[in-house]
Amino acid sequence: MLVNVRCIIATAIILISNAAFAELHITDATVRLLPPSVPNTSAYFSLQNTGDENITLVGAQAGIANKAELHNHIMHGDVMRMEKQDTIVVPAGERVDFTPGGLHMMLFGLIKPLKKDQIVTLSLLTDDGQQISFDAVVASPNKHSHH
Ligand SMILES: [Cu+2]
Repeated sequence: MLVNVRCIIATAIILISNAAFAELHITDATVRLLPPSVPNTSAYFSLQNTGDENITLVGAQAGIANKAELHNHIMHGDVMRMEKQDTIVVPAGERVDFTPGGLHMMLFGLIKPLKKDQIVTLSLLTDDGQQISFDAVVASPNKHSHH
């Protein structure tokens, strides 16, 4: 009987930790299709934090690339440059868009050339040790341009 109670408690803890994953809704995830000679590319998506606590992203992972980083485009005088972001906060109840010219997931060193409409798995890492994985579709830049 004691064993059963412990088992129920363990299950409850797993359910609670799974619920935390659901607080970040990721939609419209795309990876930019570039000519096969280009070793790096970037991914874009929308993040909606449906929970009541801020979510702090501290990194990224992608099996399709040697290295993935969170980047932003920052103006330096008249020059737009990409910079690695150590943290990106998605405030409670708010939405953060990763879009061309703004925040993006940078993918360095593609392991294989990407194909149009290929589905790839990307992951975001949070400061509390979660890895949030999601699917993204490979698309040419024009197809998913924003209005
Ligand atoms: Cu970048």
